[in-house]
Amino acid sequence: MIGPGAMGQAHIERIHSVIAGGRVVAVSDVNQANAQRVAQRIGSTAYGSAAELIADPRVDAVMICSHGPVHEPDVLTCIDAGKPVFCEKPLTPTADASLRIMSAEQSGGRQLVTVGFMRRFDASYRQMKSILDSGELGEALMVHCAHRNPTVPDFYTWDMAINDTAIHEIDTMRWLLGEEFVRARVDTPKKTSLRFEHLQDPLVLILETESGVRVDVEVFVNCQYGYDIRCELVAEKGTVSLADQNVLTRRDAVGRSNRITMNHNERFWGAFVTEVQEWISGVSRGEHTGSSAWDGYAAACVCDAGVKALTDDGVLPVTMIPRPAFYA
Ligand code: ISE
Repeated sequence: MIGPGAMGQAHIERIHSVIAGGRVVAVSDVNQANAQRVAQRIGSTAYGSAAELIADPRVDAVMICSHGPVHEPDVLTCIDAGKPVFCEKPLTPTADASLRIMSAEQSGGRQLVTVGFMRRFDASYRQMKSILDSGELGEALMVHCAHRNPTVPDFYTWDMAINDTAIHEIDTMRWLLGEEFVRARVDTPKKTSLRFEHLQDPLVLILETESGVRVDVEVFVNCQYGYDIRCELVAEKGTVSLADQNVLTRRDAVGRSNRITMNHNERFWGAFVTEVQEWISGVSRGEHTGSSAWDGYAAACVCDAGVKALTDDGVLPVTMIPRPAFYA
């Protein structure tokens, strides 16, 4: 594992407790003290560089959990070494960098890159997709999404509302609807006073697919009360909504309530477990699983338009190359 920060350590915990077939044998981090600490705790090797880690013959596959802007060189080194790589989202912060990864992967002739878009593995989103795919409700027309975080850290920059937060809905909706987005715009409602000055919070990202399905995503990252993910798919003959996040409902003298989760690890624990389990099982069978480098690229293209729409008025086109046959 490269970059075992909070996300990486949560993956390590899952791999070493509930997931079968994998073990973290080596870690590396730009923060070497962190690499040493994590390695000591889990009894693995700490490397001074990602390149040394990737070259270790005991390493069958690599997880990259560092920050988006530093993913590209490590993903390229994994491709060069012919090792499957699971890279946390975003694959790269710009579409150009993802294009370079796709071209290296295609030259190698084998899909090695999986992007960590975990919502595709969430049981409720999967049910929503199978209902839509069954055709019983007719065609999808609109999807209303909300992505709320209680707060965000001070390093969260204004563009991250799109390329770090809404990117989850961008990927999940591409997968759910099975089409690409072609247009984006952003609405900027009244700002909450409980935000860092540099943020537009909340905002609404409005996207349109090739066939005209309209997806709106409320991003509200200082909502204070919880990690709240909502999604309602509106089709021709009915709607499908994610239920409240916990199956347990409490009733007492005050009324009826569901406990609210406070972060993504809690809310999507099951999705993360399935995602990493499927990846590890796929690696041992020599098969690619999960989102591809193409999905990372396509999400980056939509993010580019969304980030631009934060500063430019009006509807902006999403531009992307045609999907290469390699990623069909
Ligand atoms: C964070 O990086 C995530 O991936 C979370 O799921 C998201 O809710 C949060 O806004 C992001 O910053």
